[in-house]
Amino acid sequence: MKKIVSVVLPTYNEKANIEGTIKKVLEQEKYLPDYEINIIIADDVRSSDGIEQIAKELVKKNKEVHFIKVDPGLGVGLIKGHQYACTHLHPDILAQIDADGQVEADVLVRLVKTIEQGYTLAIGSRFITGGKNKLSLMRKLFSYGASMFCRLLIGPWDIAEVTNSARAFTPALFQKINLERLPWRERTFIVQPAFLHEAILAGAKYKEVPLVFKNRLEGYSKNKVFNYTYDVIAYGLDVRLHSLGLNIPFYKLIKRAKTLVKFSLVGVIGTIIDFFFYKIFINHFGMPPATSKGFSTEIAIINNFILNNYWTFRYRKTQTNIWQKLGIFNLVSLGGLVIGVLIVKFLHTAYGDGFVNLFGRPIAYNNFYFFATIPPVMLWNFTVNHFITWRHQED
Ligand SMILES: Nc1nc2c(ncn2[C@@H]2O[C@H](COP(=O)(O)OP(=O)(O)OP(=O)(O)O)[C@@H](O)[C@H]2O)c(=O)[nH]1
Ligand SMILES: [Mg+2]
Repeated sequence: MKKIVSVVLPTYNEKANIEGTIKKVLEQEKYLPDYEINIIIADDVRSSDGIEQIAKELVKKNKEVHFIKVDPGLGVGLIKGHQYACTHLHPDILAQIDADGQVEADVLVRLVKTIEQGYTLAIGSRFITGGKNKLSLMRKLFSYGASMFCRLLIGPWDIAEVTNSARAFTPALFQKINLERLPWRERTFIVQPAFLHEAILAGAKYKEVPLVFKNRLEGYSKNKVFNYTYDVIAYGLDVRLHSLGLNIPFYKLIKRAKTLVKFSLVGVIGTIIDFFFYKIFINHFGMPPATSKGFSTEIAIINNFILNNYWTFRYRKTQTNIWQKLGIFNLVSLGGLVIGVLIVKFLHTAYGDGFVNLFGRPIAYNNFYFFATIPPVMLWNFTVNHFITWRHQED
């Protein structure tokens, strides 16, 4: 009797690629005479391009092909796909590759043969001898940079390819992975480097095999670069803190604080704009510091409203329309402006004009007055905007 290798193909709007990918995956059976290949298409519930009809036709035609609908997120597709395989197909090897035709399916043969040699985890790699990254130069640099970034932050350093899905492992290793800790329900691709980290903690014996990767055939990328980078940094710091013996749930905390982090970033951009105009009004228009602060802050308010509305709080459903929100935001910021002006006024009255020598350069007092306003004004702005301006209303 033949052994079974189950291959999970996570899909999200991959109508144009799914048929071709399945054909290429099933073709690999001829190079694996001891194996029967089973495929699980793990399709995201958000897919709306008609992939479901095509997939169901393929299921009717091939008894080796299975189709499941899964909650949003790449990690959910992969983990639910493997869980389905373990329960219904009892495979000897679990494997996974992208469904968009970017990965040459012959990697499956090398992955399976590596597990046969006694490894419990085989990793498809563009960055080892024999591996090829046939992307355009920019994408090539980006994928290499992303892998290096993840290796540095999360590790392990001895695996060159940590961000690609093409992998195979034993069901025994899969059962040992701590799914409580693995952030597989996130909607970013964090599951890829995080899975390796958890697999190694679970005792994986691993080896990389060459992988050829090219531009996707059809469709579009589902990778959200900002959110993915955010998750990698948060997860990487969590891993580092744990390795130092600090058992704080840093990743979970920083994920909850995402809105605050975005708001603070907008605040930093606004502060640069604010400071830029503050100095222009003082140095080129001869205005006193408090008046300059008033004008520069007004300019920053408009900038921050646009960024917060279309980025920080863009998922919030509010009962107010954009103009009402702009009005409330202005009032809140005006509160912040009053706090800022009062702080500058107080400090100016208390310490007057002057200079301090910092690193051999004279720095005007008014610079310090400006920066002293940031923490209290930020606290005020975030609290009131979070609870009032962009208050989320459930349906
Ligand atoms: N079920 C599910 N599958 C997903 C999700 N996001 C991506 N995928 C699938 O995972 C695979 C990799 O996603 P891609 O969008 O190709 O990501 P990428 O390879 O980094 O980007 P490109 O190089 O532009 O293709 C593809 O088969 C996608 O259809 C998701 O949220 N849910
Ligand atoms: Mg792709």
